[in-house]
Amino acid sequence: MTQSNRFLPYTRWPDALAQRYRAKGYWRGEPLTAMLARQCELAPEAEAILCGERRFSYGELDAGSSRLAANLARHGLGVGDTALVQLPNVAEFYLVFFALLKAGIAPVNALFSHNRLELLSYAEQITPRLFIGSLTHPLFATKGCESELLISIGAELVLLDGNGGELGLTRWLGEGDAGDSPSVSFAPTPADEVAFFQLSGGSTGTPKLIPRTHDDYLYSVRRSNEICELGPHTRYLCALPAPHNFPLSSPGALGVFEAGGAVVLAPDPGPMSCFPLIARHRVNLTSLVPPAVSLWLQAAESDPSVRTQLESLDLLQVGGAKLAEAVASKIEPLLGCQLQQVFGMAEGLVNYTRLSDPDEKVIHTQGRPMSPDDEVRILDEAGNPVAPGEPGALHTRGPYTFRGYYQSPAHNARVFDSDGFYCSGDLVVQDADGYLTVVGRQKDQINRGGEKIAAEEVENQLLHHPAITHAALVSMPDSAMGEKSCAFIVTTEPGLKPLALRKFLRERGVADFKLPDRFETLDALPMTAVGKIDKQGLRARIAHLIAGNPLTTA
Ligand code: OOB
Repeated sequence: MTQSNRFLPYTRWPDALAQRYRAKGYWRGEPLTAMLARQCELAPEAEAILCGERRFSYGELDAGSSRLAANLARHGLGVGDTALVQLPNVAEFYLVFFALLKAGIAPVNALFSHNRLELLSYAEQITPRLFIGSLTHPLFATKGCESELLISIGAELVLLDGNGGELGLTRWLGEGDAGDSPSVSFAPTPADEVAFFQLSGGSTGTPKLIPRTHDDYLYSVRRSNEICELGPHTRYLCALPAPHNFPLSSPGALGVFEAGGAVVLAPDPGPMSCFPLIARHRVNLTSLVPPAVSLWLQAAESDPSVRTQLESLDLLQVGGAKLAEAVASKIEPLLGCQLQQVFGMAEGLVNYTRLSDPDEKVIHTQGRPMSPDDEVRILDEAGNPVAPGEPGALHTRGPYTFRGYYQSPAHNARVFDSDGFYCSGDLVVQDADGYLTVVGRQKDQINRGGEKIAAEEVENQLLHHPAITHAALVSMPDSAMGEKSCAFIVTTEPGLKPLALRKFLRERGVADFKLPDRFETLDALPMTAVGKIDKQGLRARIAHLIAGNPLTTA
């Protein structure tokens, strides 16, 4: 076996671009774990993570992740191996992430809201040697019921957080080693190889994986830090799901570790969880999706004294889904902090409004690309550039935008053009200063308040129901979430109840956020002239129904 066979395959950038990104200093040949080593030299005692009543200094984060890396290496895991991880917002998420990176094991960090179907799909794609999960997840909460799932995942090593026994993660992170060999060596993958996989929001039947290299990801973190002005003073509240690209790297927790600041973990983005943590830990930066912003505004409006709890908060980043202008303009007056809009994607490209931008940009646009080498094309249906100010499909490539989903040649052929631009599926307008406004979507996806649902995935599951012959999932407008999902179905059994259908999907392992919010039964699905399901027609139909009948949601 040659040396390079040990590394996971991925679609590389063409040499000319890779050379350019190196020459410009974007790619520095440094692993993501270098940030820990650096902080340990500078200030090992400084606080890195605050999780409940627990505090981890940079020294502890570095030492704990090294111990786990060593224990995994002793077990024979290393470069070329993969891991499937599913943890909630706890310090162990970062300890495990850095440990895997240090040992050259590439993880898929599943969201905690993911269920059996997602875990199995990821496992099938990466054949992990290691699974790390949490006993607080419903899938693993009752002893015994998890074994079938674990067998299907097929990892030879399983570590569960919250389990003190044999499968306990804590023991593997702790002082004692899991083997008897006294010393063992481990190292991250080279910086231009796969470090880990990000999760695609998806628009197809199977959730796709995005290989991210140390070079490209670390650049996106460093550049985000410059734009968002992070430093050792930064105290960041991570309230969105920790593995998501936004709270992980835009600049997110990795930005904070790179800058030497502190990450405060919240279990969820609700005001009840977040406000006391902001006050207690003097948080000055956080990131939210739009529905959470609305909850924060409601809380501040109903009780102006909560403003004092938010006193330390300087900057609120909002992204993941379109922020309504009416909501955007209330943030500064009601929450007393500055707004930054963030329009990004796990595939790469991230746009920010800048801290010095006028209101006109911050309220009305989703920002502009962070890198001078982000290349953006806005194209009409024929693939020609649109006139400035006209809406078009966003295509992009650049120093931190991936070049292909993991082992998906057929899909890659559809979503990359011949110049290697990724067709994001977003419809945008670009203004004369390069700022983008998201005006719609081409991809068959529902954006439920920042949580992405691939229509095809849910439709496939609905079609497993013995009485459903046709299914189409479309978005419907919702004042709280921006969008919710509506399933149009054709059935052989009149009177199927939404409750029973949701139960059916849940039992099949569909994640709760993907369960249709509403079901509509039709005699037949409408078709377009070319014989595809007329989803535009269905969206118009449900929007019309809701407008006339605002109180029924199921
Ligand atoms: C972020 O990443 P993903 O991968 O969960 O979702 C990406 C998609 C985009 O293609 C777009 O459709 C939508 O989410 N989106 C927005 C948006 N931010 C993301 N649509 C409208 N306005 C926005 N501000 O969602 C993500 C990744 C990194 C940073 C921020 C968000």
